Amino acid sequence: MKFNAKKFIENVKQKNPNEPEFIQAALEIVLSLEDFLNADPIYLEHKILERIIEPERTIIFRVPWVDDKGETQVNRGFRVQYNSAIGPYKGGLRFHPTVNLSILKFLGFEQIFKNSLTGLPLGGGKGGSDFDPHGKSDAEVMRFAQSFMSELYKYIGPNIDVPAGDIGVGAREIGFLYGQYKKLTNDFSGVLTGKGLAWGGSNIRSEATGYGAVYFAEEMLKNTNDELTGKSILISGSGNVAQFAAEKAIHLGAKVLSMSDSSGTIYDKDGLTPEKLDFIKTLKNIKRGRIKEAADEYGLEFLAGKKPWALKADAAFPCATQNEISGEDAKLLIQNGVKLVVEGANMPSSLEAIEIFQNNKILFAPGKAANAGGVAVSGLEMSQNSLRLSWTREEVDEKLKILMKEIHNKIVEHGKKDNHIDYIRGANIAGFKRVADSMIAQGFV
Ligand code: NDP
Ligand code: 2IT
Repeated sequence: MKFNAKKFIENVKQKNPNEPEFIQAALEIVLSLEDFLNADPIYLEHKILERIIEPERTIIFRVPWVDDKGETQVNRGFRVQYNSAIGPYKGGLRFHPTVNLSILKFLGFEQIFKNSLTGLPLGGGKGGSDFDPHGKSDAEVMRFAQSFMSELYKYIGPNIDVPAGDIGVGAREIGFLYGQYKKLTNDFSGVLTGKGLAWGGSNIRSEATGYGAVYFAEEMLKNTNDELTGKSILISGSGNVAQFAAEKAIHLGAKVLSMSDSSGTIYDKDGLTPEKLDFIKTLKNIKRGRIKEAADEYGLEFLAGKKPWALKADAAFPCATQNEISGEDAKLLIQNGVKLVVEGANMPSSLEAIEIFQNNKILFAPGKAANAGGVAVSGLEMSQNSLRLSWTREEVDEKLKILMKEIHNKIVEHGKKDNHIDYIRGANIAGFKRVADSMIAQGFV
C-alpha cells in the first residue's frame, strides 16, 4: 500500500467543491505527511487520513436578530466539530462577513493538529458566523450573540465542545455568549474560554496567543544562537494577537515598526513605544476605531490600503488573517531583509509564499505551532475551572513559556533535516501522530 498525497487531495477536491481555503490547508498538511505515512503502513491500514479529513459533525443554523432600527436581520451560524480523539472539541468562534464553511473547515482542520501539539487533552473544532461586528452597537452585538447561543447551546458543554474567541469575538462577545448559555442551561460551567477574570477566566488568556508567538520565535532564534532583542519586526493586524505580540516584542527589546487593520498600515520608523501601544489597545478594544487614528495621534506614516510587507525589517509576524502574504509579498519580504516569519494568524501565508520562504531557507513557523499559546492557555482555563481555582499571572505565564518550548522541541524532533529545521513538516507530523495513534486505539468510530 503506497500513499499518494496528490491523488488523495484530488479526491478531497472533488468531494468538497467551492472550499478553496479548506483544500489549501489540507494540501499543506497532507503533502508534508506523505513520507511519514509511507514509512509506517499502520496509519494507511487504519485509513486515518480518510477519517481525519471528514469532520465528525457539522452544524449549520439560522441566526435571526433585530437591529437598533427594529429591522430583522438573518445571519448564518456554524460549528464544525472536527475531531474528538484526544479531548472535547476545542477552538474559537469567528464573527466576520467572510465566514463560510470553507473558512471554518480550514480553521477546524488546522486546530486538530495545533491542539495536539500543545500536549493537552483538546480535540479540534471551529465555528462562527458571517455576522459583521464592525459598526454595530453593543446592544446589537448582544442580541446577535444571544440568538447565536440560543441554538449553539444544544451542541456544546464543558466535556463536549468548548468554544472561545477568534476574529471579531473578544471579551465583549464571550461575555454575551456566556450569559445566554447560563440563562438557557442554569449551569455555571467552563463551557467557553476567554471568560472575564471575575467569572472563571484565566490570567494571561488575552495575552497568550501574542506572547506565545514571541516565545516561540525566541526558541527558534535560540536554536540558531540568535535572539529577538534588537531586531526590527513587522506586525500585521491590530487585534488581540497583534497587540500582545507587539507588547512582548517591545518588552524584549525588539523594534515594532508596523501594525495594521483592513484599511491600511501604520509605520513607525523609531519603533512603537508602550505608550503608543496603549493608545492602539484603547482605540481598538474600547473605541473600536480605525488604525489611522494612531498615525494621526503620533504623526506616524499611514500606508492607506497597504499591508506592511514592503517595509525593511528583520522579521515578520503576520497576525491578521488568512492569505495575507502572497507570493509577491514573500519575495518583497526577503528582498527587504526578513529572515524570520512567525505566523500569529492562522494560514496567513499562501502556498506560494510558503514555497518561497522554504526555498530561501527563511526561518518559518506555521500558525499551528506559533499561535498555539492561545488555545494552550484556554486548556489551562479549562483545568482551573475544573479545579475551581485560579493560578496567578506569573504561574500561567511560566506554564505558557514551558508549553511553547515543548512544542518547539517536538517540532525539532520531527522536522530536523540536515542542518535545517522544517517547522511545517515537524509540526504536522508531531500533531498528526498523537491524534492518529489515539484514533487507532479507539477503533473505527
Ligand atoms: P481580532 O478580531 O482581534 O483582530 C483581527 C485583526 O486583523 C484586526 O486588526 C482586523 O482589522 C484584521 N483583519 C481581519 N480580517 C482581515 C482581512 N480580511 N483583511 C485585513 N485585515 C483583517 O482577531 P484576533 O487577533 O483574535 O485574530 C487574528 C488572527 O489570529 C486570526 O487569523 C485568528 O484566527 C488567529 N488566532 C487567534 C487566536 C486568539 O486567541 N484570538 C489564537 C490563534 C490564532 P479590522 O479591524 O479592520 O477588521
Ligand atoms: O485559532 C485558535 O487557536 C483560536 N482562535 C483559539 C482557540 C481557543 O479555543 O482558545
